[in-house]
Amino acid sequence: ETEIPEDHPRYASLLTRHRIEAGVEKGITSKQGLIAQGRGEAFDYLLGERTLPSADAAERAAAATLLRANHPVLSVNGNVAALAPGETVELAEAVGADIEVNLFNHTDERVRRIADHLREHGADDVKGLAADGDIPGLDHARGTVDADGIEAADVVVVPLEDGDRAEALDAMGKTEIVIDLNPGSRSPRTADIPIIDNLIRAVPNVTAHARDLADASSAARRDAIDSFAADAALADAEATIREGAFATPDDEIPGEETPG
Ligand code: PTJ
Repeated sequence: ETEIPEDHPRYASLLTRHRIEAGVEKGITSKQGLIAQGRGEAFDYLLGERTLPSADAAERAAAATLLRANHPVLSVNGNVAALAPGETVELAEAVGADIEVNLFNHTDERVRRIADHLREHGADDVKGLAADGDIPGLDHARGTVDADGIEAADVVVVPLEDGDRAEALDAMGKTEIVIDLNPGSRSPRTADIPIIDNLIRAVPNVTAHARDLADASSAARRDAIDSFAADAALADAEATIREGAFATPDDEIPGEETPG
C-alpha cells in the first residue's frame, strides 16, 4: 500500500478512491460502484471539488427537514458504506433517523456485510434485513425495503440513488433528499432537496447543520427549509460546471492536477 502524502493536490480524491477499492475488497461495494465513483469524480472535478454555497443551503434545508420529520430514514448502499460509514451513523444520531441498507444490485450477503460494517462504525440498529415491505411500481429486486423502515418513512435520504427508485419513492409521497454530484441526473431532479455535492463532504455538513439547528429557534429551522429552492440550486450547480469547466489559469479551479 502506498501512503498518500497529505499535501498531494488530489489527496481527498485519492483517499476516496482507496476507500472504494477497500470496499470492493471487503465485499461491501459492488464493482459497479467503482464506475459510479468515477462518474461522480468527474462531476466533482468540474464543480471545483468544493461545496457550493447553494449545496450548503441544501444541506442546511436537509438538516432542518430531518429534524422536523416523524420517521426519517437514511438509505445506505455499497458506495455510501465504503465512503462514509461513521459519518452516516453520526448523522443518524444527530437527527434521530433509522439507517437502512438498500441496494441497487441486491444480494443478501452484501446487505449483511454492510450492516456489520455499519455496526462496526457504531450503528446499533440497522434495517434492510427484514425485507418485508416494498416500493410500489418497481420489480421485486429493486423495490424491496423494510416495512418499518423506508416503507414507513416520511423523509428519506437517498445518496447516489437510481432514477427509477427516486421517482417511485416520490410517488409514495415521501420527502426525498438526494445526494448526487450530477445535477442533470434524474434522482436529484426528482428530489425535494437535491444536494449536489460529494457524499464525503455532504454527510458531515448536514450533521453540522443539524447540531446547529437543534439549538436554534423553530423560526430558524423553518427559514432553512423555506429559503431553499431546489430548481435554483440545480441551476446553480449546472452553471458552475458550464462556466468553470475549462476556466483559464487566472480563475483556476482547485484540484487541477491529474493523479500520479
Ligand atoms: O451498492 P448498490 O448495489 O446499491 O449500488 C450503488 C451504485 C452507486 C453502484 C448504483 O446505485 C449505481 O449504479 O449508481 P449510478 O447509476 O452509477 O449513479 C451514481 C450517481 O452517483 C451518479 O450520478 C454519480 O455522479 C453520483 N456519485 C458517484 N459518486 C458520488 C456521487 N455523488 C456524490 N458523491 C459521490 N462520492
